[in-house]
Amino acid sequence: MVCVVGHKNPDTDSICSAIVMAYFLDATPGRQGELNPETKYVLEKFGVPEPKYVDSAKGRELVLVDHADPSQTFSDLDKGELVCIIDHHKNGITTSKPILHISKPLGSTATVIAEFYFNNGMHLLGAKNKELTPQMAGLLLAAILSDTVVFRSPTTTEVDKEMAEKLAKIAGIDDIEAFGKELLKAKSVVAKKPAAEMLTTDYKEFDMNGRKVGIGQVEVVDFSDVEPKVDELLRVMKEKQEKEGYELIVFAITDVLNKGSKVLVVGNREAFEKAFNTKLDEKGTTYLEGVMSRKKQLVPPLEEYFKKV
Ligand SMILES: [Mn+2]
Repeated sequence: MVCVVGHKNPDTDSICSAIVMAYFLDATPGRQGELNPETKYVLEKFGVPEPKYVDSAKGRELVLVDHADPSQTFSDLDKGELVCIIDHHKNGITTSKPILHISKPLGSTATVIAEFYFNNGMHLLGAKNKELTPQMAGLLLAAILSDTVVFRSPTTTEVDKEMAEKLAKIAGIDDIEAFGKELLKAKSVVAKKPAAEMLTTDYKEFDMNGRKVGIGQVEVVDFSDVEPKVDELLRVMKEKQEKEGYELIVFAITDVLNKGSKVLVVGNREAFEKAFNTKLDEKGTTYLEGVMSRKKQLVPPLEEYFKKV
């Protein structure tokens, strides 16, 4: 049986894209970690069960969605059989055999899937001839809204908006913006959680030229929820950095309405300052105007920097 699975510390795009692709492939959806509150809210809303937890690639045929980075997936990936990747990130996985790899610079993996569906191209992904049900359309819509922060992130494309409109019609959702606000509200629950949980809820690890870098993010509608926790967050980050051998850990508290991030940095602070041409305060924090996307705005300058040192 083929297993369709998104990245570790799954977000709504990873989970919903896995469920929908599993539906089309007659496969089993999986998850590599606990669901965040937003994703739980979405699955409940559309009455879809949580995918099963999968901790190993061994003996499995795998379709990976929403990631193509070895540090964000099974450590024993080579023990499974990777058949396909559907994604919207840059590729970091090498395979010994050719595989089907679809990656498009769109706002979410769900957008990539929706685009194939509406262009009658699902068979190109090896999928069965099936209709998108209102339930499945709702999951894809939620994933697009989540990844693009309701079209506010600079990763948003026209295709994301176009697909969201089409999906909303099938899902029976009249007001996309209002549905998006529901998601933001469910997501912002994370900001009220203890620092350690907040740090790891939406957290990705990267290998940057041999250096282990972690980047976490929380999206808030109101900074004041998180402000009192900054010191505790920095302490938890420092602990994690030392214990797990990170060169650098960055945590972005993203204000989705004012479009900017307060960034907390531990470890090689000089690397961060040089990469972003900024100064951190004594604590190791700064505000980056206009920065909302980890993939587009936080990862590239750091990778660029570590390439040179
Ligand atoms: Mn995604």
